[in-house]
This record gives sequence, C-alpha cells and structure tokens, in this order.
Amino acid sequence: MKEQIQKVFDKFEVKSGTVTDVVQCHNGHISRTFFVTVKSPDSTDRYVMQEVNEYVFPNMDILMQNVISVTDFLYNKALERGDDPSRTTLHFHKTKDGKPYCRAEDGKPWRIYDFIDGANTYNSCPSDEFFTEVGRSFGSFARDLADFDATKLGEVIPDFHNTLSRYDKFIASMQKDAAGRKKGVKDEIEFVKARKDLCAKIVTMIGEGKIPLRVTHNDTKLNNILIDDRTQKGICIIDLDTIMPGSVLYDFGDAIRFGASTAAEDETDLTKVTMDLKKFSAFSKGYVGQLKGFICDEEIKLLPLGAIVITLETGIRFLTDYLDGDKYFHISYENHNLDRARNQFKLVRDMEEKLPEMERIIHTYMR
Ligand code: GN1
Ligand code: MG
Repeated sequence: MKEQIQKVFDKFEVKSGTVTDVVQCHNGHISRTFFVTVKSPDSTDRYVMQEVNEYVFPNMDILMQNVISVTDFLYNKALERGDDPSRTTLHFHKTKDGKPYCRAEDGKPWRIYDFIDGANTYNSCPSDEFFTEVGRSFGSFARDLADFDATKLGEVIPDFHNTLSRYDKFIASMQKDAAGRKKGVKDEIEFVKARKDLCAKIVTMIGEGKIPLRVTHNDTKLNNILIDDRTQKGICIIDLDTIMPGSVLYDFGDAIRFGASTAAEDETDLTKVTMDLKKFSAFSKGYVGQLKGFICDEEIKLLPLGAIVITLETGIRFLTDYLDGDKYFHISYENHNLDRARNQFKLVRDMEEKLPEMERIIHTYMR
C-alpha cells in the first residue's frame, strides 16, 4: 500500500518526502481514506489521502469544484470570526499540474488534504453533553452556509435525499431482483411499502414551498465531525462531498439517526437498537439553539419527522443495495446491507412510537 500511496502523493504539489506510515480509516461506507505520514529532511507531516468512489460520485470535476468552493468559503468565515482556519476547515492540495485530484495508475481518482492534529472522530457519544456540542457544531455549520451561493453548487448526486425517489428506486430494484434475494426479505419489503406516504411527506412539503431548500451537509453522521482532544469542542465538519441544496430536516434527522441510536448502525441484536430520548434532547438543545431565528419555526417543528424519514430512507437505501447485489455501500460480510436495513427499520419503529415525546422536547427548545 505504501508504494501505491507514495506514487499518488508524488503527483501533488506538497512538500516532497517519503511516505513512512499509512493507516486506513474504516469509518466511511463509500470512499477509501488513509492517514499518511510523510518524512522529509526537516519535518514530519501528516495528510489524509482519499481514493474517491466513482460509482457513487461519477463526476469528479463537479464534486471537487463543490468541495473547494465550500472550503474556500468556510476558510474566509473562520478568518472573519478570528478562528484558526487550519483547524476549522479542510485544506485540500492541488496536483503539480494544478488540479484538485489526480488519477492513480489504475485510473482511480485521489485527493489529499492536511491532517488536523489533536482532534478525533467518534462513532458513539461518550456523554449527553458531548452530543449537545455536536448539535451546536452542526447547527453553526448550517448557519455558516446560510449565505453561501447555492448556484455555485453542482448536483453531485441527483435526488440524494428525495425519499420518494428512493422509494421508487427500491421498487424498481425489487422488481428486477438482480441478485435473487427478494424472496428472503418479504417482511422488510412490506415494512417499506406500508410507509410510502411517509416517504413522500418532506418531499411534498418542499415541492409545495412549505419548507425551504437550504445549502445543507446531507451526511451529518457523528463521525463526520472532528472533536478537539483538549477542549472537547467540535472544530471541523468533514466529508463535504454531499453539500447541496437540501433540507435541515434531513441534516438534523441524520445526526439523530446515527448519534442517538443506542447501538451501532449494523448491530444485529435488534433489542439493543432504540432511539435514546435523552440523546435526542441533548442534540436538539445544541442544534436548535444555534438555528432558532435563522430557520423558520415550521422547520423546527418538523425536525422530529426529519429523524424518522431519514432513518427510513437510509434503511431503504441499504435494502435496495442488498437487492441490487451490494454495489453501492462497502460491506464486510455477505448480509451486511440486510443487517443494516433491519437495524434502521427497528429504529424507525421505535421513533414512530416516540414521536409525540420528540415533538414535546423540540417544543421546549423553541421558546
Ligand atoms: C454513507 O460515506 P459515509 O459512510 O459517511 C452515505 C450516506 C449514508 C451513510 C450511512 C455519499 O456515508 O448517505 O447516510 O453512508 N454517503 C453517500 O451510514 O451515499
Ligand atoms: Mg463519512
């Protein structure tokens, strides 16, 4: 691996040196990410190198244009408020011929950015206060992007959080049954079909202009935020590939889906999978606290619905990929996508029961 990484590294306009250490990060389900240490005669530097998944992101030029225009924008925001942009914004390097990514010998696209020291990502929350801080960070990120010009953004994945179109794609995959797996997932198929109306709810409200489109992150998993080791504050939002016009309902919801679950996304003992209302409340406190006055009351009221719909959508996407033969998400074993789908559907059931309580909690933070 080191040799391959070195060859890719040498294509970039960075301080030259020898790759001495490569550690793969196994958080993401899409691209391959590596933490890379490079030694030169007078320093040791660390970078993050990523091989981007072109099945998911077929237009690398648009993808990187989006990422660079967002990071440039956030860099200036950080400067304006007196933050250190090298710790609060990702800094991507160009190739020696001035491009934001290069191609390795096998044709796969790679990019590189500076590693931010003294900070880490988390896959579960050590405390409720921690999750309030995560909510605050994602909320302030949404505020930062409020005046970003959406016309500068290409649509990297069309209909990314259009839950109804996700439903239609699922029906099409089910009918095609490419991997011959349909017969084994009858209950799951019924579960989804019974919720077609739920899939349409947010999309319809957006279409009717009842809730606005905003520039959103669209992948607000807990592990997409860097937390400073010393201060335990969220310092930098990462994984900017899906920044597009969207709804805050989905960003709020996705953070809850992942961070307020009492189990990992692929836990197979479903008795362990519930939505923790204390975690829900903790995140809402931070998120709504930042966005009150910035977004409409109507959007705030609908945040709990966002949590249910995005959890359903994510489960549908896992199940669709299972039916398609595991083409989209990385898997570690044969039924991984099915286990993930079942896990998400269990979470949907639990959230459906807890909806009145979620709404009550949100209400207390609106005042
Ligand atoms: C993918 O790459 P990662 O793991 O942050 C996916 C998200 C899903 C998530 C489910 C581009 O995110 O949409 O919610 O898996 N990203 C893309 O864990 O499809
Ligand atoms: Mg990620």
